[in-house]
Amino acid sequence: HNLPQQHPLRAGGTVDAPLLQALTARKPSRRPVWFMRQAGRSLPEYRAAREGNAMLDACLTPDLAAEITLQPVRRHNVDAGIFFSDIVVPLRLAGVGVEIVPGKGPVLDTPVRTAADVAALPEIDDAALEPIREAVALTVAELGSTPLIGFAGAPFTVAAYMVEGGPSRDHLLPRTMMHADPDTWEALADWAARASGAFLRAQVMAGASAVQLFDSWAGSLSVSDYLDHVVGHSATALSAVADTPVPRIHFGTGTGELLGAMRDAGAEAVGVDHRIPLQEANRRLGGRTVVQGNIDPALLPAPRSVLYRHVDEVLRGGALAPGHVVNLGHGVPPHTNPDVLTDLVEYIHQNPAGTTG
Ligand code: 1CP
Repeated sequence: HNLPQQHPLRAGGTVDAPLLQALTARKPSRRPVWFMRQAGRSLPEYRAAREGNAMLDACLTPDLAAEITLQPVRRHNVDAGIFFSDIVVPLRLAGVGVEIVPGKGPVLDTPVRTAADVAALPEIDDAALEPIREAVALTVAELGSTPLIGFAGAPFTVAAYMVEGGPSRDHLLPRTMMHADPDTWEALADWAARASGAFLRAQVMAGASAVQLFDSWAGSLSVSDYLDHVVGHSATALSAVADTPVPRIHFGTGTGELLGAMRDAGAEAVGVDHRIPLQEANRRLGGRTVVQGNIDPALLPAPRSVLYRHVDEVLRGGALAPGHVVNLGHGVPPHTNPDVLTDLVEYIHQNPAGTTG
């Protein structure tokens, strides 16, 4: 397989980590757990590190991105780091005017709405990915036998920000475009797929042991729109690392109807949000696909007995699949008490349902 000589997976450093065991449907020594958005505002050390640094500048400063990636691993004893970056970083690296506005999210200088707008999008120069490779290399050197998960945004979710020009609730403009101007949609989604693919590949070649493609907003699509206008582009993004042994997780929210198509796009594991139980997700996937999820983030502030009863249910459901990586159904809410997450990791690691899974 095409990986650099010093890659931790190739060198065997992370190959038997619980995360890699679960993602490749081997019996893990313990049920692996990590949290989407485990780095971020819930951690005081994150807020200190970010002090005075704009989000995208922090992402492109290798020692800072590495430090922020490592913070939740040190604090919570999670089974993976998730690379500190953002789904719009490849846009910035290509030269697209984009900023992450505090309290809001990604905002473009100029929305991308016409054929001419799409034709004018610059391609990413491989050299622009250097700060990403450097940050990943620094991170994996510190992580040792703990795997780093690289990630990218799926083309629909990235294109939704590009067409809307910023966050939106229903993603009406990109959903209109795929019908009203399908050629422009195809060209835009292909651009986003190649940008996300290049971003994934840079992280893998620099040492990431697994990747996750985030299609956070795919749940706003009808099944037919997903199949006709979207999933092929997600497959393009995932194919960027298909020649490597690095397992691919494909995640979305509100995607209970899309799980099989998301797997068939070229993923070894499918991420599931809190809306359907894992036994149902496993049934829909034909019992042959590794699942990730799906603790409801809403239960994190609930009394421990309530939270842990729900977690037991998640562990039992996950045990039915060929492999299970424990995660939340979506990201850590910003006001989460970090001690709840630390204790939750310990609970999952010690839970008999977790160790026999
Ligand atoms: O000021 C801040 O602290 C910025 C908040 C923040 C952070 C910490 C943003 C802005 N992005 C990130 C990091 C980030 N983004 C990570 C790495 C950290 C980790 O997981 O521990 C990842 C994986 C992402 C991916 C991302 N960005 C997604 C997909 C994941 C998801 O939550 O669904 C999406 C949709 C984005 C866009 C984005 N970036 C930031 C925000 C607030 C948003 C969402 C805006 C919206 O609601 O549309």
